[in-house]
Amino acid sequence: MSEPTVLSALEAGVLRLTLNRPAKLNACTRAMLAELRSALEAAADDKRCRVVVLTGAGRAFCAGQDLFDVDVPGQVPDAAELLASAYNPIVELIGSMPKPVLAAVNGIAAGAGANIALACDLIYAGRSASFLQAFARIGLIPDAGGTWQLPRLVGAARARGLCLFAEPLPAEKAEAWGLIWKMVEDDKLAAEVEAAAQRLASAATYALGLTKRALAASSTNTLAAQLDLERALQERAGASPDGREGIAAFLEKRAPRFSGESA
Ligand code: T3D
Repeated sequence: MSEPTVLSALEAGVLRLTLNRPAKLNACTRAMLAELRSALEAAADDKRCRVVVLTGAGRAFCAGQDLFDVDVPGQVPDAAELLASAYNPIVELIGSMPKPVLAAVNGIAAGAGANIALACDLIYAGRSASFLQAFARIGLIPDAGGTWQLPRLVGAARARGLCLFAEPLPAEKAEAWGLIWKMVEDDKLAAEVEAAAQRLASAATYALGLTKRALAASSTNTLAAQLDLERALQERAGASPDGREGIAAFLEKRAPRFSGESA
C-alpha cells in the first residue's frame, strides 16, 4: 500500500496533520486534498481533538496544486471543479473549525499552499520559509481564499504587490507585515508550535471556537450587529462548563481546569 499523503497523529488533544509528499514539496494531488478534507471533517467533530496543527514534511510546507496531477496529460485541469470540490471546502473547514488551527510553515508555501496556511488561525513560520502567490507566474489568479485573506491581513497595497509580482515574501517580512503570527528560527519551529498547541489544548476550547466565529463575522458586520453577536455568543460561553470553571477558579485563586466542553 502507498504511504498516506497526509500523516495524522492525535496526542494529548493535539491533532498533527503533515502534508506528506516531500519530494514534490508537498504539492497537492486530488488524493492528498481528499485526505486533508476528511481529516479536517473528522477533527471538527472529535472531542478528543482540541487543536489542529498543519505542517509539511521535508523542506516545504506546500507548493500548491500539483500541476502534474491532471486527468488528461497536456490539458489544464478543470479549475472551477477542483476549487469547488477540494480547496474551497478545506478553507471553509479550517475557518469554521470550532477549535484553533495552527500552521507550522516549515518552508515555502506557494499557490494554494500559501492560502491554506493563511486560512489557519495562527501561522508560525521558520526563518527560511516564504509565502508565494505563485499564480500570476502560470497565468492564474490567486485562489483558495487568497484574494480574501491578503487585503485583510496586509492591506490592499501589499496584497496587490504580492499577487501581481508573484515574488516570495520571506517569513521575517511576513511577520513584520502582519501576514503571520510569528517567525521563529528554523530549528525552534517545531518546539515553538508544540508549546503553543499544548497550551491551547488545555484552554477553554468552546470559547475559543466562539471567538473564531465572532472575529470572522466582524469583517462584514456593522458594530451594532457585532455587539449583538458578542452578546449572544458570550451568553453561551458564560453558561458553558469552562465559563463557570474559569470564573470559579479565579475566585478560588487557583488555575482553571478547562474540559473544552460546549454548553
Ligand atoms: O487549475 C488549477 O490547478 C487550479 C488550482 C490552482 C491552485 C494552485 O495552487 S496554482 C499554483 C501551483 N503552484 C505553483 O505554481 C508553484 C510551483 N512550484 C514552484 O514554483 C517551485 O517549485 C517553488 C518556487 C515552490 C520551489 O522551487 P525550488 O527550486 O525550491 O524547487 P523545485 O526544484 O522547483 O521543486 C522540487 C520538486 O517539486 C520538483 O520535482 P522534481 O523535478 O524534483 O521531480 C518540482 O517539479 C516539484 N514541484 C514543486 N511544485 C510543484 C511540483 N510538482 C507539481 N506541482 C507543483 N506545484
